[in-house]
Amino acid sequence: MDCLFCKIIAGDIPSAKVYEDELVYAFRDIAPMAPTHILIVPKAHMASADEVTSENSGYVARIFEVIPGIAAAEGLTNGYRVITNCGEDGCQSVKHLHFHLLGGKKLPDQMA
Ligand code: DGP
Repeated sequence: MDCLFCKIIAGDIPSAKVYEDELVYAFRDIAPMAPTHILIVPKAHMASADEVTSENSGYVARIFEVIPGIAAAEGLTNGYRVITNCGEDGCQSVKHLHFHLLGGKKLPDQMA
């Protein structure tokens, strides 16, 4: 499949890995928008949040289960933001579901 994040998960494209288990892969964003900017992705391909179903929602649950540990390891003791962009209006550029974990500074309170 011609998917950038599937290739990163497979190790065909290098990435700065932060965390991995059987369901989830996390790595540093190539263009960080905060001192900590990590992408957390399901190892199964799903294009976006719009493709989450009862069949694959375990991947999403696992992502949220591991976020507190990743945030703690990154020293995000004062909070952080988790974002997923979905589709054209959401400005999603990579069509493999991913959650941005942002922190390390006070983030802007305007979302749109
Ligand atoms: P989004 O706009 O929500 O689809 O975010 C995609 C993110 O993926 C964006 O913040 C930049 C990041 N990104 C794109 N290509 C690569 C890459 O090859 N490696 C890494 N580490 N991040 C990438």
